[in-house]
Amino acid sequence: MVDSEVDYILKMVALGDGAVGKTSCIMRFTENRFGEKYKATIGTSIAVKNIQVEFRKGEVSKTQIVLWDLAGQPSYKDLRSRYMHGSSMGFIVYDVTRPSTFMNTYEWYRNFQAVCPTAVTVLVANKVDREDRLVPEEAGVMLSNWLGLKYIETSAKTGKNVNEMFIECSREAILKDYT
Ligand code: G3D
Ligand code: MG
Repeated sequence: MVDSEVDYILKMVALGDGAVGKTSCIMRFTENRFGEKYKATIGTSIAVKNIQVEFRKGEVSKTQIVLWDLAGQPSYKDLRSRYMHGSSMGFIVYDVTRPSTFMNTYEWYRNFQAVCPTAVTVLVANKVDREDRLVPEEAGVMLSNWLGLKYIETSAKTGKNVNEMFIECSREAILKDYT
């Protein structure tokens, strides 16, 4: 699909602490794969996926999602505003087996909000396939309600809700632009 055949191009940034599953969610969505090691280069990598989004009943848009991902253990200061700038969407990921990654989501949210106040933002509770879960669903629901974010539970490993997360955010971003 070349650009001229696309109705929308939406930039989306991956946010959240290291090893929560940002890259894994992107890989699941763009390539439907999980677990392959790929080189943890320093800096930003970009993945692209073209999808059809039914943003209203019977109304479909050809949409290109451009996914920005930070490699390594990103810190808030790293490239922050340049990385986030111009995003229509952001997904903030935490690992349900590591409460500290949940606690840090608020900081990621604040930083993103400062750069992209109108972007569609989703709080993503990842690794829900694991038996050793420590952050309960209620905590994620509560925080997302407070902050006015969407909330979704995912597993990049099984694929649970991963496509849904990206598609639903795109749908909302298109609707926002449309109205
Ligand atoms: P990041 O991009 O946020 O830094 P990664 O995180 O996508 O690199 O994932 C970090 C580790 O968590 C990887 O394991 C990856 O396989 C694992 N992981 C990611 N998502 C899930 C998930 O949904 N379920 C489970 N069980 N594991 C997940 P390694 O062993 O490569 O460090
Ligand atoms: Mg990564």
